[in-house]
Amino acid sequence: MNKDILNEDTIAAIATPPGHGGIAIIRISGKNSLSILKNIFMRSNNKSIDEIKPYRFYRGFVINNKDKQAVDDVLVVYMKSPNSYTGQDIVEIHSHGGNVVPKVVLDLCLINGARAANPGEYTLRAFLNGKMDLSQAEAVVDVINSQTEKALKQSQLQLEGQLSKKINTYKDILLDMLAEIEANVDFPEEGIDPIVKDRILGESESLIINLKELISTFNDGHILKHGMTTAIIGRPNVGKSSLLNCLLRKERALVSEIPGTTRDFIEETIDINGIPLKLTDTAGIRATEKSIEKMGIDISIKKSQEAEFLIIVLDSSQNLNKDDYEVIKLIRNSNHIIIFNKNDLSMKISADDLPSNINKDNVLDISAKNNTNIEELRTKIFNIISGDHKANESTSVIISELRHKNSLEQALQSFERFKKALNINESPEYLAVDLRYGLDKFGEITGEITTEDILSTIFSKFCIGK
Ligand SMILES: Nc1nc2c(ncn2[C@@H]2O[C@H](COP(=O)(O)OP(=O)(O)O)[C@@H](O)[C@H]2O)c(=O)[nH]1
Ligand SMILES: [Mg+2]
Repeated sequence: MNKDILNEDTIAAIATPPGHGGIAIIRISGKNSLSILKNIFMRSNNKSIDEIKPYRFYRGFVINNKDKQAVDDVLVVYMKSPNSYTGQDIVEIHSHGGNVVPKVVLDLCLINGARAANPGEYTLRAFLNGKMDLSQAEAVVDVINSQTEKALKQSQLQLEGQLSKKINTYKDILLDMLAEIEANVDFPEEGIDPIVKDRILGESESLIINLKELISTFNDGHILKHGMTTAIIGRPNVGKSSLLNCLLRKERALVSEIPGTTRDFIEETIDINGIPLKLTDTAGIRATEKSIEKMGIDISIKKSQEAEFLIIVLDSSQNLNKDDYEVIKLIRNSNHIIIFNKNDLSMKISADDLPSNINKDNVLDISAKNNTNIEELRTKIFNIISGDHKANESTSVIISELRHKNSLEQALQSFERFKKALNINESPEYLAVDLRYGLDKFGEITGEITTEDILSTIFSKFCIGK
């Protein structure tokens, strides 16, 4: 991988989201940043542009160099290499927002020699120039995309470098072990000193325990980042759409007394004590001959099978019928809660009416119409989905990236192989292979070992301008 080629061009992009907004920021990075600015910017008091100092805001006008007309009244700031986000010279132009001004300013940057930046290219440069390691760069996109404050905190820990720190500690231990083993490579017939062997065995054991613990945080991390897919299911008219609206605290789904109103599905994310729940309101499930309704029901069943959590809604003012039992059958092994809705009417059913295999602790009666017991519902959902994971303090490092999990698992396997081989006194040369492999796997997480393919997969997930 040729870092210089990736760093060569001066790039420019609008770093703020499109659409109407107070201001927009156009960001230029690379060795020509300042000269491009000089071509298109005139200070408001006619002072010389050559006196621009880094890290200070200057007011002036972006000038179209063709017709010399002012495009916009702007503030600009110059950040000098290497003390910038990318490690290169950066210029930011703060213009008015909207659909036109930022584009015209960007066009002028491009006409004057910049190239349009690719998604994540600024952060890629920050990584290539040693401003952050790969796991930190990956966290940048998580910070931007986080759906709850708790998820944000986790991403910030990774951005600060907490995961890298942990990995680097493991690397140091590994390097020590490797040095001990390699010291014996030239004297294989003597074997490793028994005291040293015991110490290395102990170290590899605790490394294995630590890695297992870190790998086990992946599920929590994954849910925190991507949310838990949740389907609200039940027969028609039990109040599924009303419940979605209650949880969202807004009128999102159509509620009607006509059964079969929800035909498509509706997806919204809510925050349950920091865990994003991706709710899907589905069409009511019942035996029907109507083909359009059937299509909706098929989607409901599919959604319920894909969901990591199920909210089953029953109408407690009516006796359970065969459609309800069909819905309850969809529970299988998934995490779930059963809602007895319409508790404002006289209740005709109790938990005892549910099939015996259903956990009666996961039942709650509410009124979606009157907003009764909705806070209790949130708490109960949280307790069910967080289960025994509640121990995970928000200050401890967890992993959420499949790429990291895969590398850690491969490292773990290599240490387990190493431990076995050491126990049966394999040759030092042989032992060193597994340790080096583990070291490489750690290097993949922090980015010392990487390829252009890996980088492009990671950075293509970014937005343009970051
Ligand atoms: N009395 C009462 N009616 C409700 C309650 N929740 C929903 N409804 C009514 O039940 C009907 C069906 O509601 P809807 O949310 O569309 O049900 P869905 O078909 O399951 O999505 C509507 O007339 C709602 O006003 C409730 O808690 N109590
Ligand atoms: Mg509905």
